[in-house]
Amino acid sequence: MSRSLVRTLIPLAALLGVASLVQSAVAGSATTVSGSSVTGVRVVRETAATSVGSTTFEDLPEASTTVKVPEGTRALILARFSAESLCLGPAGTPEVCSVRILIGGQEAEPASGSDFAFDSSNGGADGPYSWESHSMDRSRGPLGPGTYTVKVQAKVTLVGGAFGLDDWSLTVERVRV
Ligand SMILES: [Ca+2]
Repeated sequence: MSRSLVRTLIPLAALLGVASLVQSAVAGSATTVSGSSVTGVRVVRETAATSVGSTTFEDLPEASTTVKVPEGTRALILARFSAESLCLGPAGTPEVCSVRILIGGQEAEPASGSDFAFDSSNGGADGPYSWESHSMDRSRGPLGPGTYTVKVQAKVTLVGGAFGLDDWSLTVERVRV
C-alpha cells in the first residue's frame, strides 16, 4: 500500500469508525500449521449455476470429495473454493451470504461460520447482474489416518435471500506433515 493511500485511508477510517473493527481483528489468536510435500490433489469443477436460499448451512450440490490419510502418516488437508457469486436480499434489503468448508465433518480453519461473508448484496445495491468472483482458503490438521470428506456448504442470512454460485472450483490438497 502506498504512503499516499495510507494517508488517505487513516482519516477516512477514523471518520467511519473503522479503526475499532481493525483493532478487534488484530486482537485474535492466529494459528500457524506447516507441512512438507503435497502428496495428493483432488479438484472438483462445475459450470452449472446453483441457487441457495436456506438460512442454515446446506451442502452445495456436487461440491464434495474425499481425502485418505494413509496408515502411519499424518497430514494437513488444504481446501480452496472459488466461484462466481451473486448475493441478493429479499426486495433489495442488505444481505450477507456465507460459505463454509467441512473437513471430516468439522468446519475447517479459520472456522468463522456465518460470520464469514463470502459475498454480500453491497448493502442492498447489488442486482441480478452483480455477479462477482470470490474465493476462500481453509485447512484442517495435522490429521491422523482415515478417510475425510471435504464438502462446501452455503447459506443466506435473511429469509427470502438468494445466493447464486456458478463456475466454481474446489481444490483439495493433502500435505505430508
Ligand atoms: Ca456482491
